[in-house]
Amino acid sequence: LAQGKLIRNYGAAVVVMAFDETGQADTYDRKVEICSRAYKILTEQAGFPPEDIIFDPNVFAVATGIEEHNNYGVDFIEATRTIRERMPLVHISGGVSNLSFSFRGNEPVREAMHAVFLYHAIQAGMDMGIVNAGQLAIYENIDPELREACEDVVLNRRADGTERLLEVAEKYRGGPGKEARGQDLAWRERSVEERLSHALVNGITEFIDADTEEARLQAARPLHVIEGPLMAGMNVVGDLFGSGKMFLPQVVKSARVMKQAVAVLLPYMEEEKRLNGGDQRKTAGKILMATVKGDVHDIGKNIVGVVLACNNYEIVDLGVMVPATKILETAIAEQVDIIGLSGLITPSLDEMVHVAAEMERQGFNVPLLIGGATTSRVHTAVKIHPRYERGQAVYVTDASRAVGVVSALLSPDAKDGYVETIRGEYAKVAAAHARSEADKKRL
Ligand code: B12
Repeated sequence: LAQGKLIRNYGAAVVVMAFDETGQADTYDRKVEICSRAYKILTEQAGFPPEDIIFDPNVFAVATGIEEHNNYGVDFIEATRTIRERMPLVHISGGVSNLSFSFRGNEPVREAMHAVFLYHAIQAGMDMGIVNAGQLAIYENIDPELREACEDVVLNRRADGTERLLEVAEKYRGGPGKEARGQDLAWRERSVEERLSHALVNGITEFIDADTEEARLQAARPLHVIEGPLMAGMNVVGDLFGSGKMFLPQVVKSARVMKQAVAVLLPYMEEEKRLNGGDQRKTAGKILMATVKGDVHDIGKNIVGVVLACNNYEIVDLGVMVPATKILETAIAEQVDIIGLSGLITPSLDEMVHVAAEMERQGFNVPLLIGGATTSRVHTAVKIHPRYERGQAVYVTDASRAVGVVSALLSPDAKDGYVETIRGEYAKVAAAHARSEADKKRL
């Protein structure tokens, strides 16, 4: 309690390992009991907000040959589930490599065990962990035989799980880990689309320039490479990440690969613009682009910026995590013709509504483009559009559509008709949405 109070005085969060006077918690019951007790002391006596408490319910080695150890993985996962159910605001962490101590020296098996364990523990509520980020295998990519054997052990599904994993592990003994392995080049034999997807999922930059170039030569336009195979690859990354089979450090690597591929295409997109006589014409309009406050995703915004720039629009790019005040101050100072907001996480949706309402309040009337994976036509129609009636908010699904939308909005002849169509469409979307909400209430 004294330590808790001291930590609280410094305003820090606290990591609590599941220990008590009798030692380290190894079973489900002990883990839950100790964490519940610590929670009570910290929140009721030391004044801790629950979200500043991180429990480490102890990851222990499994498949050690000692029968009492076989359920350690399950004990951790189930204790995590219960702790998060009873104390939903706390965080759960653990030192993952402990799990596989009995396979020291067999890196492929250790990596597979860690990926399998994380996959299940994250679903149960684990949201932090001590891991070697460079050595995480992707759950989906683990050899199915090895994955099943690891899962049997981690989830303690069969009595002979350890023996079976030992047998399978023999095949991998002496094999290098992922970092050293790296050089299994069988994937290089596949189609260019599959190679791009493989490079994105595995964060491999080595061949990305050549593969992107090959895809560009096959495509009618460089943009089609982005919207086709590269987007398809990023969607695979998104699905794996969303289902807990890929982790943040790996997605950061994927983002790097994506950026490098886009950089390869950029000169060709500029060349396309030059051939279309883009350089001679004066700029078709000035567009401010920003990812909204709280959101760091910028790949999509950057692509839209590039595509619009290649179509002769001048882009003022404010980057990521941009607060509404900065967006609106810059829009005024730069006299932009359109503001484009990007957002990929759920909180960005509210932030976009906030920007729209501020635009209305401050008397803006320039069009407002809304884009990014979590945005939608329904959200724009129902939540954003009604907050900005002085101007027009328009949801745009992808970069290629952005050009058509922008040109319609900036054309003196087409604009009124286009805005009228959008308003009609949004009214219908909003009415349909209201009906389905009313139906839900009746149910
Ligand atoms: C790459 C990525 C990351 C990278 C971002 C790197 C970077 N520099 O951008 C990193 C690893 C940093 C990351 C972090 C996080 N991410 Co992330 N990430 C992704 C991922 C896998 C791909 C996004 C992407 O770049 N797609 C490719 C681009 C080209 O697509 P796009 O952005 O949709 O853009 C196209 C269109 O939407 C449109 N467009 C986009 N913007 C605009 C703007 C305008 C004006 C217009 C006209 C058009 C337009 O044009 C583009 C081209 O056609 C997605 C999954 C997915 N499938 O989207 C998750 C995803 C977006 N991330 C997610 C999450 C949860 C996070 C984190 C919170 C994770 C965490 N626990 O910390 C953090 C967020 C931190 C923060 N505060 O923002 C969730 C969001 C879920 C939600 N609804 O909230 C997703 C959906 C994954 C998932 N399924 O769970 N992430």
